[in-house]
Amino acid sequence: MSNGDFTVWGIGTTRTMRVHWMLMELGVNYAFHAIQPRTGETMTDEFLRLNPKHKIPVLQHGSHVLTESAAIITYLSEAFETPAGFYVPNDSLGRSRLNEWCSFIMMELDAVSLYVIRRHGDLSDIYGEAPRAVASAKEYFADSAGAVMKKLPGRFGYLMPEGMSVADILMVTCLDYAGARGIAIPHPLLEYQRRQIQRPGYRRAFERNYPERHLQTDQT
Ligand SMILES: N[C@@H](CCC(=O)N[C@@H](CS)C(=O)NCC(=O)O)C(=O)O
Repeated sequence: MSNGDFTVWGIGTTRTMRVHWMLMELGVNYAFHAIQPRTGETMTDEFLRLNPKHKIPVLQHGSHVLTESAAIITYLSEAFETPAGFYVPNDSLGRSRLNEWCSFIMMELDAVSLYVIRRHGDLSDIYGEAPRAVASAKEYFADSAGAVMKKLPGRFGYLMPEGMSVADILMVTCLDYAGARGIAIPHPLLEYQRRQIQRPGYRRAFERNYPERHLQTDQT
């Protein structure tokens, strides 16, 4: 079990939300720097020394510096005593099933769908207009969400049958972003999202991550 000296860099995006949410679920006190993307705050010498990719979130645990939201929350889930109801696999079979979800969410939903929408939608002045790519990324997200529903038919509690896991944090934050971009989410998945965002940990993280908003989402 770990203790002390955690600092998070970044607020205001679905990726930073993941880290605050994980820490709130763990009930860990931590310091944070409320920097946001595209404000110049990710381009300072101090920040670039931590993350030359100039991206948030970043976690500092003592001298250990970690980037990539999925890697950060997985590290945190393993660094502390597991909270009641939370699932951290301790065998290769369990880890393989969890990794399958996390890879799917980070690649097919986050990178291939949502980040394309972000780059060629809100950030088209930087990355170029590509309305066909945006439309097809939205369709791809909806299609992938449909595949989740085929894998988990009916009402379900969490992605892993053993309980809440880092995969749920990744999934719900992707659904938050997709919903805010008008992507139709299948009803049971929408119910799942609504249940997760009632969690006290989510709500506390939301206040920290989006200090100027009422419970609503998002942008990256
Ligand atoms: N794969 C990374 C993506 C991080 C990322 O794209 N962060 C964006 C905000 S969500 C950022 O910091 N952008 C600032 C920039 O591109 O300079 C993760 O999951 O942590």
